[in-house]
Amino acid sequence: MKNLPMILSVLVAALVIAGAIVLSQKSDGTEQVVQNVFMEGEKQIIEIDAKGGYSPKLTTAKAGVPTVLRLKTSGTYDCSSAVTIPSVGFRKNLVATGITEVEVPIKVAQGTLEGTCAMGMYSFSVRFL
Ligand SMILES: [Cu+2]
Repeated sequence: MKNLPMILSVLVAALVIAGAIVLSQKSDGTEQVVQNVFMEGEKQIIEIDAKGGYSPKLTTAKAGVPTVLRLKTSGTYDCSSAVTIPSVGFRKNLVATGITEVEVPIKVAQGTLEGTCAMGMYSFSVRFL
């Protein structure tokens, strides 16, 4: 039984490592909840990343609040930089890197707002509740 302390310490180390893995997975999980809606003064800001598609694809926001869609690009050279949002009459090629703001009037900030790339293969939607 000379090896018992060593075996115990190996076991303890294994438990600590397993615990760390479980904890790190948990924190990764919470990071996936994207906080992309917030107030800036009187306006509701919704941030959408455009690069190889749109992220997040589905956003839930408050209805009846003057809203600004903040489309963010970062080295975006794919077709998600060509955005169409029919309900606000928006159709534009975003700068490759930067921010493009789209005003969403109160009247439009209800129901579901849809945006797509010019060819319609990528899309995002905002549900106003
Ligand atoms: Cu496209």
